[in-house]
Amino acid sequence: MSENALPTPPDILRCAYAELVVSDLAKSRAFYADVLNLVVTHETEDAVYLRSLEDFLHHNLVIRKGPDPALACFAFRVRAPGDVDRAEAYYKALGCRTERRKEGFVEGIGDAVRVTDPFGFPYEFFFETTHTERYMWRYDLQTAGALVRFDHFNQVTPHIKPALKYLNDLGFKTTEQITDAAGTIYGAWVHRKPTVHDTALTGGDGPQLHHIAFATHERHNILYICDKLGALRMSDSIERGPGRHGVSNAFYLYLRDPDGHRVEIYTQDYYTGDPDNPLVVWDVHDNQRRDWWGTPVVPSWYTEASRVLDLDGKLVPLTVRDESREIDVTIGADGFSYTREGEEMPSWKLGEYKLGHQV
Ligand code: XXG
Ligand code: FE2
Repeated sequence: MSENALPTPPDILRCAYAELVVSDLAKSRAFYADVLNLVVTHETEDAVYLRSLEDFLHHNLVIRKGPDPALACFAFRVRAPGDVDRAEAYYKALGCRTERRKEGFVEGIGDAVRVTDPFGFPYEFFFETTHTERYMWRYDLQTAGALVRFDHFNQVTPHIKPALKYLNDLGFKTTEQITDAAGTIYGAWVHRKPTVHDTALTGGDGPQLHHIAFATHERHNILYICDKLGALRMSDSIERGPGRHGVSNAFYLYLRDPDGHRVEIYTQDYYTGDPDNPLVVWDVHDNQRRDWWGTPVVPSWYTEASRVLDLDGKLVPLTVRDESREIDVTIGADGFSYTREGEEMPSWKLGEYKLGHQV
């Protein structure tokens, strides 16, 4: 190890679970277990542990009752037990606060380290977990809206460039980015498992949780979830979509849970596992970058997010983004967005964008 060099980072396999603090456990349980049909692995008086139908990990989501609805942790699974030691040494070398618990922080997870990372996000690294039954073949339990895998996290930070360098150093590879001609980065997607991402950075006041995402097998599963929410008179929990992303090419839907935590339902992005997987760069003015059909992004999607907690369970203070904000450069009244490069957006379409910007 040369002077100033960091120790070897942990070998991260994938994003594994998120722990969310919720204000009303019964309401949140109803949303995740009864409406979205996640499987309940375990529950206590103050927490419910849920998983997607194909996973064998103990859980992909912990909802815990608490005073401040917020993200308590983004947890990553590492390749081997020794990678938990590597993670601890790595974050210590970065000067971050770390906490190691051989018995784990939550049910179903063994030896783990939690850290507050250099950008204020609560990360956990673990290998040991209690295996559960995969419900892959349990078609008797699956519904038309089956959430089959945990797909990704999305983090809001004002400092995308240095945060992206930190994630790349940690071993994440960038698949896609949204930038402008001046070099400002508005969004970046990075992976360990061979999909478009395990986590992504969204430019804004942070640190905040933008969303967590579960995957379905196909597009029709997402449409069924929309129909079901309509039938339950819960259409107000649909925030954005359904639609087709430009970035990632996935089909998507964004929901807000009873506390406003954002959950994406996502399907059919692409394979990214080759070492020379090409980086995709989108112009922030490309009107199809976030929705391939050009549907305007609702302002709340850019402006609202959930706070995150430190290792003591206290809210991490927010830092305001001082670089230009995507909501202002693309749906502010600038007229610079385009559908075909070199051509202006039709005036009727631009009107829709101005109307959408009521913040
Ligand atoms: O998972 C995602 C997202 O980060 O949620 C958003 C993939 C693509 C997009 S975007 O809105 O940029 O198309
Ligand atoms: Fe996403």
